[in-house]
Amino acid sequence: MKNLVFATSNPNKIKEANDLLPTALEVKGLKDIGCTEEVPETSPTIQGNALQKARYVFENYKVNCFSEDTGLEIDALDGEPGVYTARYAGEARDKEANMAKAIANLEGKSDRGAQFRTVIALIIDGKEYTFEGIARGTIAHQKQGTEGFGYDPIFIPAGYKTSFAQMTQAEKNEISHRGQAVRKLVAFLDTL
Ligand code: ITT
Repeated sequence: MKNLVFATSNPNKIKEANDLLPTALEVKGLKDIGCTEEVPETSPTIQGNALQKARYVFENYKVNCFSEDTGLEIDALDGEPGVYTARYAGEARDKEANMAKAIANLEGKSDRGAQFRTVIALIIDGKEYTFEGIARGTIAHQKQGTEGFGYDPIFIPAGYKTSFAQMTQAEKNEISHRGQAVRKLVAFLDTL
């Protein structure tokens, strides 16, 4: 297995995954295969969305591929924003507005527990596999740090005092939802 398409249009995801994937594996993004349209993401679950993206690319571009979907699940908000993580504060997918909404919705609540959940869906020759990674933590009262992307400045992983946005990429990868899911993917690819 030398070629695999990472079915994502998010360059941050490619950057993080590339640090963990074997260099022998040539990972291409959607742009590299000429896929510039928006890939549908309409499932009510994170796993469903991951599979939907991978199936779309496998069926339309006839390439072995993997995709991932990630959601932030906040305990006191019954798992919100979950599948709506990217669009929590609206279609503009604005990370500042998203973080502000999460903080505002937690105002006055003592339970700030949350988790990031990533599901990677892999399709090889039509066979489907999924790999999950979960990072537990808490939602900060205000943004901290400038590294990473998305909700990183307000997510403090369990056992740490700093947010994901105050860590290097390597430190985040070591404990993150995506790091865990990608390591499971790599272990599986090793067995092929
Ligand atoms: P795809 O092309 O792969 O779908 P996307 O950016 O649309 O890329 P998602 O649908 O998975 O990704 O949206 C996930 C949301 O969660 C989005 O708002 C991200 O900024 C955020 N997110 C994902 N991974 C994150 C991480 O490691 N740290 C912080 N925020 C993250």
